Amino acid sequence: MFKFLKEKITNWTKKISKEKEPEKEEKKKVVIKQKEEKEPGFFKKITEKVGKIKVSEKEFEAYGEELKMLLLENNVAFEIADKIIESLKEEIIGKEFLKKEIEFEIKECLKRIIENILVEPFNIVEKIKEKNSDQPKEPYVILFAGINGTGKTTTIAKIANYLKNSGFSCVLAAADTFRAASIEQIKKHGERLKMQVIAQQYGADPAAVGFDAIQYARKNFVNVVLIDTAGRMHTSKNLIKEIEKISRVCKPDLKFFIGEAITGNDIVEQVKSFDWAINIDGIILTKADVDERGGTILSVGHVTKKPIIFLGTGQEYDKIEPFNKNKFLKELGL
Ligand SMILES: Nc1nc2c(ncn2[C@@H]2O[C@H](COP(=O)(O)OP(=O)(O)OP(=O)(O)O)[C@@H](O)[C@H]2O)c(=O)[nH]1
Ligand SMILES: [Mg+2]
Repeated sequence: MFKFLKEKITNWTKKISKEKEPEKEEKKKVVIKQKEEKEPGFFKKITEKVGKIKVSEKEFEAYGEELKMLLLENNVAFEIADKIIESLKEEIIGKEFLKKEIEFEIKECLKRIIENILVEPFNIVEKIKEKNSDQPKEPYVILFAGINGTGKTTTIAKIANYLKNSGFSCVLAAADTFRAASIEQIKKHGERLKMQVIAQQYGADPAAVGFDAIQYARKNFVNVVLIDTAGRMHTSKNLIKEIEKISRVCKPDLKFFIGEAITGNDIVEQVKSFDWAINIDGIILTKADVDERGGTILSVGHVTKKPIIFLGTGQEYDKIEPFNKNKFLKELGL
């Protein structure tokens, strides 16, 4: 995962530190001077001087442009790439660095900047436990929304399995009543996971299906309701209105936006639309297993200030990982 961005960042920091090495001529001069003046401590003073370097604003312009290009090429949204460059500029221009440490220092700066850009994730198991203890008779309701084919239904099955392994009972709501075979698809997951699926006929009101599932959970003391919804383009006003209605009727405790890690810049517009319509609480990025770039992860949370909670890393039920900022930074080589 994220191989491209890691390679590019590593090469860039190496390059900036290499190009800032003092000229051979300058090194020679130091040796001559040291021979001329035998004063103790003088050589040390000189090496300390050439051992320290500064990056000027002019020099940074070129490096900054290059870094911006490589961020953009790797799916980082324009506004986020700009923010990274500006913050880096503030941190390194005019500051003295020890020559041998500049690569490390720049990496540390980048690490701090990216760490601040990523929103801290919350723990979903803790949230469910909290509600279960505050309102024992009420199920915890989670709504899944996103554009077509991003992996909503598969992610619901993975999360249902994850929650089952954490000791919770779950019911699935087949509230995608639009796409052909969607009800059969979620029923199959229900059979495999040995979980009840609440469904109506195709064309039924999805909000009513969600509501039925919540009623079922209340009657049967089920801990969690997971509501599947039809894929909808963020540009379709009617479909966005419909997801807003499902959310209003079902009053979910948690609303997830499901997007693909491989989407690129377009995901920024998608997540903004869904956030505007239903005020999402968190983001799940699927298909991270086939994402070599990693830039979507940087962009998607920052534009909404909502955290990424899980990464989907494959098609099987166990291929879901709680998102961890440090792990991501390590994968980028930072
Ligand atoms: N490689 C990989 N494939 C995934 C992942 N998550 C889902 N998929 C695949 O993506 C495809 C679409 O998944 P669905 O769960 O049907 O997507 P959806 O968003 O429910 O689709 P619609 O209901 O049609 O909008 C399937 O082939 C899944 O197996 C993932 O994390 N990694
Ligand atoms: Mg689906």
